Parts: sequence; structure tokens; C-alpha cells
Amino acid sequence: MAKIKKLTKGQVRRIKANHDKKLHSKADKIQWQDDQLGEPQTGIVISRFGQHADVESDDGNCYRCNLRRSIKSLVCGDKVLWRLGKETQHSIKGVIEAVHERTSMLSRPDVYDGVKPIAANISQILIVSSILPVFNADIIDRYLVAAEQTGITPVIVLNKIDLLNETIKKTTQDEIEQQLQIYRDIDYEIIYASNKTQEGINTLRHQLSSHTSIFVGQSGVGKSTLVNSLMPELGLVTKIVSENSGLGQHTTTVARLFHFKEGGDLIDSPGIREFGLWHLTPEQVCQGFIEFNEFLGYCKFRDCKHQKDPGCALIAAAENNGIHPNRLASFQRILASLGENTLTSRFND
Ligand SMILES: Nc1nc2c(ncn2[C@@H]2O[C@H](COP(=O)(O)OP(=O)(O)O)[C@@H](O)[C@H]2O)c(=O)[nH]1
Ligand SMILES: [Mg+2]
Ligand SMILES: [Zn+2]
Repeated sequence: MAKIKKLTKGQVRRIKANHDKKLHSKADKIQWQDDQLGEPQTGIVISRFGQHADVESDDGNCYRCNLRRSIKSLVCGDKVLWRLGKETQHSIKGVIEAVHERTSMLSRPDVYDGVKPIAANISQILIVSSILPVFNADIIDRYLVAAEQTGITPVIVLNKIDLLNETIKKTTQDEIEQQLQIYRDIDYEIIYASNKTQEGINTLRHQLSSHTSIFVGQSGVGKSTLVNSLMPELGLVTKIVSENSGLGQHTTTVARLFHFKEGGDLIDSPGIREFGLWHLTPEQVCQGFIEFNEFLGYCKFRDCKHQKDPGCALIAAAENNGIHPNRLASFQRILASLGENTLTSRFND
């Protein structure tokens, strides 16, 4: 017979805490009977927290729902089948019965679970860069790699273009334009914008209108300002949500879906805005430089690191205009940096 291990004090404490939580959380205990529920209808998950989710119905109203136990994973952006309860119980208005298949999934590395899903059905990642803080192609390349990894289309935004022709040296401007042309040549879309002059804001609006988008980019490039000018009510909504949910600050770190007035949706949270700085493997980096693809597999050595390796097909391609040398250099820097910093995720924006 197997020996039964004695529980540690910590384990006993955690079990008791879980048990007490179950006893005291009435909302978690609501089990709906079939005759207490309306017909199944479609909806979209605006936000998920703990055992609940806010679901928006097709007519645009929002309902806090419980989840059927059979639902293994549910995140912001999920399309669901749900049923409205005939009565509201402990502020829970209905129950989510099933989740539709996802077209895409955004995840982040998690210390406990390996990867943690954070949002579903995103169709577009806007990578925001700017003139100041100084334009940084390495960071854009990292975001591009991360975007390619999810299969979600990236679009590059150059923000603060009001600063061009002003404080910025002509040579720097030429360098930025040259780098953007490299992205254009490999078929990435570029949008120029300024919050200050509102240049490009309508183009951006149009780009957002038929998508579910996220904004990512380094701190200070103007993401918050951009989102606020595209969605003036956002700041207010976030505040009301965190006050009314009774969950306080917690909800502000949870991904949430918002609608643009002119069409299209935004999924946002501080964690999402830093997507792309999260850990990448060398293989992912390689695949994320999409124009390298046709040259991969032709290096002389199978374990080629594409750094200074003899017979490297990528280096040869860079010398023969098959790959832009800037992109190869950026790729090499990213690969070299991977070992230095394994846990790059930060959530305190
Ligand atoms: N000149 C100029 N400054 C901007 C523009 N957009 C944002 N800023 C400024 O850049 C700073 C950082 O903006 P913020 O939106 O907080 O950046 P975030 O960290 O990416 O969210 C703020 O001082 C903004 O006022 C712009 O289009 N032009
Ligand atoms: Mg910000
Ligand atoms: Zn190589």
C-alpha cells in the first residue's frame, strides 16, 4: 500500500482557504436549472474575472454570467452561447454554456501554467513607434516576431510625426524613412500619425474599423494618447468598471473589450500593451523574420546560429540583396539577447 504523505502546514492552510472561499462565495454556487433560463443566444466576452464573465448580447447590453463547469477556457474576446436567467441571483444574470472556436489566441508566459491565454479573436496588432522616444527598429522587430507567432496581422504606426521637420535631425529622419521602407518592402503596412496635429488619425480609424485590435509598443510612444483620441470615453469607462465591479484595481489589469464609435473593437490592458516583450525562443525569432523563410534550411551547418557561421545562407542573402542587412543585424542582436533575460514580462505599466 502506498504510504500516505502528511500534508505540510502550507498545504493545510491553502486547502482551508479554498474551502472557506467556496463556502462564502454565494455567486459561485448558483446552479441554474433548465427552466430558470431563457433560450440560448450569442454574445461576446467583454471581460473575464475569476468564475465570472461580462457578456455583451447582440443588442449591446452587458450581463454578468457564471460559467458552466464544462468550459475549460474563457477569455476576453471569446464568442459564446449563453442563457439569461429569469431572475438575477447575487448580481449574476445568466450562464455561459459554450465557447465558439477561436480565430486567434493571445497568450503570455506564466510562472505557474506555462502559458496563460489572455484574449481571443484579435485580428490586428498595432505596433506603435515614435520619433521620441527615439525610433527603435529592434523593438519593432521584436513585436513583429511576436505578432507573426500568433498569426495576427501586424500594422506599424509611426506616431508623433509632428516632431519631424522640427527638433529632429535630417539624417535621423532619413534613417527612419529608410527603415520603414524595409518594412514596406516585406509587405507590412505603415501608418503615420500625430495626436498633436491629428494627422493620420482618420486613416487609423479606418484601419481599426473592421478589426478587433490591440495596441502594443514601448512606453512613451503615445499609445494611451492615441487610444484616448480614438476613444474619448475609454478613460471614463475603465474608471467606472473598476469602481462598480467591487474588484477595484484588479479589473484594470484584466483584458477588456471596447467598441470604437466608428466600428471595430479594441482589446486592452496594461499587460497586453507589453505583449511582444515576453519571452521568445530562437526558433520563434527565426520564423518571425518572415522574409528569411525562403533561405532557412540552406546553411552549411544544420546547427548554424546565423551569427558569423561559415556558409550561412542568411548572411549570403544579406550580401546579395535577398535580405536587408539591417534586418539580419537586428535578428542577430535579438538572438544574442535571448540568453541574457529569460523573464522579460512586466505588468506594471
Ligand atoms: N509631440 C507629440 N507628443 C505626443 C503625441 N502623442 C503623445 N505624445 C506625448 O508623449 C508622451 C507619452 O504618451 P503616452 O500616451 O502616455 O504614451 P504610452 O506610454 O505609449 O501610453 C506624453 O507626454 C504625450 O503627451 C504626439 O502625437 N505628438
Ligand atoms: Mg500609457
Ligand atoms: Zn545560417
